[in-house]
Amino acid sequence: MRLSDLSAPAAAAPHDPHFSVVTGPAFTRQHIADLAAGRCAAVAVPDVLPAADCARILHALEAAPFETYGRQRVRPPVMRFGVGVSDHRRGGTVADSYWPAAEAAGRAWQGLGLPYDPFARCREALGRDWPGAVEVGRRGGRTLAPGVAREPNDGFQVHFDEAQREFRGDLLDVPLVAQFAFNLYLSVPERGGETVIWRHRWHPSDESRRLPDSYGYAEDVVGDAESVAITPAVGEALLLDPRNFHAVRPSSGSRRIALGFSMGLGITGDLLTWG
Ligand SMILES: O=C(O)CCC(=O)C(=O)O
Ligand SMILES: [Fe+2]
Repeated sequence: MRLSDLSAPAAAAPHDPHFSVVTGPAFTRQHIADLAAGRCAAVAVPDVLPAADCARILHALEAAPFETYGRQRVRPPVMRFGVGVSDHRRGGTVADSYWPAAEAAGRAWQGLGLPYDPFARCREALGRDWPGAVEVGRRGGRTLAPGVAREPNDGFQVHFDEAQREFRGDLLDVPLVAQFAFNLYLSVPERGGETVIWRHRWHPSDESRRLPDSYGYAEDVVGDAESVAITPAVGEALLLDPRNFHAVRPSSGSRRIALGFSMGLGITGDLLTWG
């Protein structure tokens, strides 16, 4: 028996009732409003795409030329197909290079020859009960990219995503009052690959824990904040508030491939997405 076993059991750390993963058969306006308001940690909806559709998209993606996110900023490397605005952020704004990259990505997705637009299917699922529109956001009148397929087999470092901090002014033509990250898992690993979300939002002192030149932070940046871990399942969609620090654990076995995009709640009441 170890000495620690002799002491009284530690009191369970107090749990915030507003920090749980909510699961339901479909996205409801209540789920999305609760997530925006900080009344849950994430919303998980199984079978947003049937397994046959996931297999079909995966099969098409097998031949697709995946690229890596900027290798300096994103280590370990993450593969992606499609364009993300994070790779075109220069001095708090969207570099001109984003637009031709977004057009090329649109053509590349069309070139897969799928009978439907997978990102449109995802937006449809999000919009089934939402009173406003769910559409791809615009900047300066130009429509952004709808999303990416991402493959973080070696994980994502602990990080947060928040357009309001990453960009000067408004990223989209419509100002945002809340932000979400959407992922729909097409292929999941046998081991690892959990998405972990901590009840911790960025604090200026966190910058001392930032990994050099990286998007990520040392794991202890979250201190003793409570966390939830979600093991992805094929066809399942996970919506989270990416202002909460989050990470993806390294995985092994099959590839971990998800359709992903950012989404904001605009002051108009519409949900606006971007890649
Ligand atoms: O792949 C995931 O589960 C989460 C990835 C992520 O960091 C995000 O969607 O912001
Ligand atoms: Fe993220």
